[in-house]
Amino acid sequence: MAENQKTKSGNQKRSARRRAPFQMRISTKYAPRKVAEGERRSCIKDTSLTHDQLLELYRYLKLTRLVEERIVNLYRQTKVVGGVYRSLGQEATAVGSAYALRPDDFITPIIRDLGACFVKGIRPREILAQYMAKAWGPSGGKDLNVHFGYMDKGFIGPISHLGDMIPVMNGILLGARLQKRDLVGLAYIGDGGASTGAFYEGMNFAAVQRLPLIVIAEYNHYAYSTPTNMQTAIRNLVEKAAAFGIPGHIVDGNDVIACYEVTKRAVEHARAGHGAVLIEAKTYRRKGHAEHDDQRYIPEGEIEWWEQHNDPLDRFEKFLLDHQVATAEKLQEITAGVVREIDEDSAWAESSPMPEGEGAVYGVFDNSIVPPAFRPGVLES
Ligand SMILES: Cc1ncc(C[n+]2csc(CCOP(=O)(O)OP(=O)(O)O)c2C)c(N)n1
Ligand SMILES: [Mg+2]
Repeated sequence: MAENQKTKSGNQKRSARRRAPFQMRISTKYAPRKVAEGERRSCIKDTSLTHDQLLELYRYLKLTRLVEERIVNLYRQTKVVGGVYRSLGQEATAVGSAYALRPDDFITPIIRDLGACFVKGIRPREILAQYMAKAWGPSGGKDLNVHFGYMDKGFIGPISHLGDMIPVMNGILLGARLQKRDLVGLAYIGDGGASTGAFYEGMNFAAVQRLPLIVIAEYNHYAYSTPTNMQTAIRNLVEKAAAFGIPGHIVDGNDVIACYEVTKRAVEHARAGHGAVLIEAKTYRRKGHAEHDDQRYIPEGEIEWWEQHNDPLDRFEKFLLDHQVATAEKLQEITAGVVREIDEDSAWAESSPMPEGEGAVYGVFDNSIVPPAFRPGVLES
């Protein structure tokens, strides 16, 4: 035996057995397909979802779109405090992926994943009260949109710093490992967020520790006004998986069934102890970064193209009708139920009082450890 072979460490031997350097494990099975001229896009047919589950997905998609429309409505009436962030055109990514989780799994969404919050059991009234900074909202008016969390529902609200929720999710998964719970964590990141240092450190740590982390990178073509090709030199975000030695998938982010199926496979991989997975969802942000953004930087006709040819709700409706999962009347009935729920919930949220001023100092830190800090004299006045 040659001297250099004799001195190879156990680690080197293991990695040599595992695979050749730079081999990419990227699946395009669920990637967007080209369609023939004049053909309308639908969704993939190959699915394990039952008819009832497909209709439940439809309800979540509709709920997401219509809750966001209601928030815009309230915003125009100046009832919303702060910005309004839409997921118009990318609802299928959040809904389909979150639907592949168990109730005790964790998610950490970003601003365009409202649909995933609903799948996780968050109610429209909570989101509406939160946007209006009302006392009955989950953060009691302290923060906005999806910036809140429920540990018992497996919902870690994001902070604004892009990328930072990936290391946070790693912490959750390490904790779960110590508790011998076979949880999976699903973190969402934008194309812009996938260029942060926190993203790289978090992904690398999860890969080395073989944590059951799934990251969905949403390629929606823009970060604020910056097109993706102006802030990363790679064509597909999933290529970054090679840097961490983990498998990757490209999925058609506007096909809710494909998003479910690809995440289901990633969940099986992660829960079986095989480690982290990166999924890139190809989608498109049809609204500006937030409602105040007039999208002047978008090339003419681009938004209209996506609206007419690649809307996730239109595509899923076509699928449901073509495959006789539902009639048009059934879909209308589901939509009417969603509208009723939103009407009730927005009346509830609007009827909430605004928070009391002194409430601002409670619940920021754990008050069983850190007492609320008042400036001298505040309580006496
Ligand atoms: C570390 C960090 N840098 C910058 C920002 C400001 N910022 C907030 S959202 C955003 C754009 C995010 O784009 P992307 O990650 O593509 O997500 P998208 O808005 O497209 O869903 C930026 C730059 C931030 N919140 N955190
Ligand atoms: Mg983006």
